[in-house]
Amino acid sequence: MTRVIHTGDTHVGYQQYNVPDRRADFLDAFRQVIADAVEDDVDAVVHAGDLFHDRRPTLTDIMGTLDVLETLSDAGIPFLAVVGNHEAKRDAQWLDLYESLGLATRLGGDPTVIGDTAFYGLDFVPRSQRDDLDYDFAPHDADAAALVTHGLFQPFDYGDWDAAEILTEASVDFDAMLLGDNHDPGKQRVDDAWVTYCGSTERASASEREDRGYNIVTFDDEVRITRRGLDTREFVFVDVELGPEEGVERVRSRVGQHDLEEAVVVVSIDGDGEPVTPASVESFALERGALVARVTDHREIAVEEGETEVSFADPDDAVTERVRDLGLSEAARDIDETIRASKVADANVKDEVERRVRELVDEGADAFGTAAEASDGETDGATESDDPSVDVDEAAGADDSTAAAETPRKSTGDGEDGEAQTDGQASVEEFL
Ligand SMILES: [Mn+2]
Repeated sequence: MTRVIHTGDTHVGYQQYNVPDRRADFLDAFRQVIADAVEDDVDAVVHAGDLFHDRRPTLTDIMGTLDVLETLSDAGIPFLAVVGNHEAKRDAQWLDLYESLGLATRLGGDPTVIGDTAFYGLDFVPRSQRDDLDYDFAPHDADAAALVTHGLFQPFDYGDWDAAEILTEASVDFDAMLLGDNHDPGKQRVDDAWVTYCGSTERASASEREDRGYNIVTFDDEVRITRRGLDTREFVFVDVELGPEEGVERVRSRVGQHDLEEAVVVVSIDGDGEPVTPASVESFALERGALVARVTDHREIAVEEGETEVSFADPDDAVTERVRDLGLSEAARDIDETIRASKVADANVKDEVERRVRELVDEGADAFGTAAEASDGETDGATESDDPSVDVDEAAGADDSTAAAETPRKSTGDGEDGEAQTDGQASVEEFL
């Protein structure tokens, strides 16, 4: 029997809402998972990608993660992992650094056998390169086998990569696919295998309302998957449907019914009623001890835009989507990220862009092909870039949450645009 913790989408380094406490929360969640692993004495911790939120984590993030991995290593528990879309770099990966220190194993096409189970890994692969995959894995003589990978898989919602196809085509018979990328946990039976997402360990978006946790997977005569919750930052979700005569007082009264101490308060206003200034509700929540408060008035969006396709509650997403639609080359997306990402202080953007362009020129012409050229050419590249799911998994360079630092802050202060503000202090340290 082999019993492992299956976790992923840790997103260490995500300074959500531009609040340092939130950055600490993501590392804390990882620390909790590892503490549980040690306490439980599991056979391994399997990480399905997106350990880091960004492919340029800060030294603090790298060292914090190192410290957690050392705890696990001291307990003699292996850490087996793959690379997710958020953290993927072109050549060497952060995971390789930890592997070189003896703190992690980067899973791949050769089996890593723990107890009587063989673990294999497949890093996140962009859509345009998936047709080239042959799912060829080296044989094993263990009792069971699992594939750890990162992406949005069918039969789960939003899947653009078919788990059934991998299970059929793979040269190894997998008993389970342990997945990351979709932050919603879930498990489904596909042919004779279990296919499961562990979910994120902190809420990386206000849409992640359910409690966070991870999977415990036992390989025995059969595969058993159970879940365990994590004690994460309190989020208070308040959905207010205003009647015709109602306004800010009603919203405040609803918000005031909750214990807001140290919580992230997410207020959503719908219905009719009078105009509500989000800032007035946000200050009300902050006065009652909230760590962060964000108000989205859906009535306002509907009136102003006449459509809700672009949510101004999350301008970063809107920017990411537009940038993707442009079908830019990898080089252009990279430079776009440099200009808009919160990592680079305004004063340093010019030098940083110059440095990146120099690097790209040194790397050769490949990086300058358009997204359409980069896709395999057999199919219409435009179809690819029109797919709404692409930005979810291929936006490593135009990261959904950190990329839009220079997005103008909406005067209404609604939604999550607070995180779009540049954290100038930190970024100067990071790049000098
Ligand atoms: Mn993720």
